[in-house]
Amino acid sequence: MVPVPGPDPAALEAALARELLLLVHHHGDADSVGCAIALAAAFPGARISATDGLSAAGKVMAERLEVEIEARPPASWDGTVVVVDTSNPEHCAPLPECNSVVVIDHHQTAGEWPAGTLLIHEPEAKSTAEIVTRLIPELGIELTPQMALPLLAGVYADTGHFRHASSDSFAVAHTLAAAGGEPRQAMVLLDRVRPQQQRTMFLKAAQRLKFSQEGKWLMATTRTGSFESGTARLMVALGADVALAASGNKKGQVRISSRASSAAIEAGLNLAQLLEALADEQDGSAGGHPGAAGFQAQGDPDALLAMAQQGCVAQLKSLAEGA
Ligand SMILES: [Mn+2]
Repeated sequence: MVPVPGPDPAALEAALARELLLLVHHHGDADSVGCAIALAAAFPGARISATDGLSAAGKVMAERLEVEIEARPPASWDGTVVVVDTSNPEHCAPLPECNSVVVIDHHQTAGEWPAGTLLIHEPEAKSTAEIVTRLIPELGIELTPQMALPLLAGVYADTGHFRHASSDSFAVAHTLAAAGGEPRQAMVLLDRVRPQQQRTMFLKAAQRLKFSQEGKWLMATTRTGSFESGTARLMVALGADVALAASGNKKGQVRISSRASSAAIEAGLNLAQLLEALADEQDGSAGGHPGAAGFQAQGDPDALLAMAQQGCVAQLKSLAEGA
């Protein structure tokens, strides 16, 4: 594993010897919350505070590990404020008034932190958990299972379950597993069960799903009450190359969400372009990316869905011809 870069070790140790307030970024995610929980275990007595809520993953992790995270930081702090997984002070504002600040982060560019901030910034790291995993033993503190588990969950989350991992992510994961962070438990820590109402919507949308084969491509459409983008994403997970999910409400507002398989994107399918053209034609609005785009307009959901579908079929045919 690579050594942790950054501030003078003596200055860092002195800062961390003071009373610690650990801050996670706005809408704190699994990496941020996992690092804060691990550091609170490494430095008993440290407090953890959110700055503007927690993400669903962050909330679930804190609940399952029975760790208390305060909703708001105090206005000022006498010890040291340790900010984790935050590139810019705006992302954890309001930063308490404090003359000792440590920032541990892996985002691309570090923002303007108060003068004297001890910055541990490693943009090559795929998660802040990787930096914290190397930092704790460097400070002479033994990694315990209580620290290793939330850190491993942070590595899982920020590497997209190792899809974007570097070789160092694996080295760190090995260290964490050896320290008692059980891989399966880390996965469980990240598992979220969607609310039943949402799952019911998805299942109803699946009942209404229609599909066709267009050359070598599979195209699926459905109507739903809401959660259009999740529905479209799940249709691609089921096997569709192109998925369209439409909803309409009593006011005549129609929303269509679309997703495409990586093979279709690779072949040149562009859903954003397609839905933007439909929006021009139908006086609506659209936007997104080649593989994931959305559309809104006034009208009849079935009619608009049929038009979007025709557009997709035409594009898929032209891809086939081009190939
Ligand atoms: Mn992160």
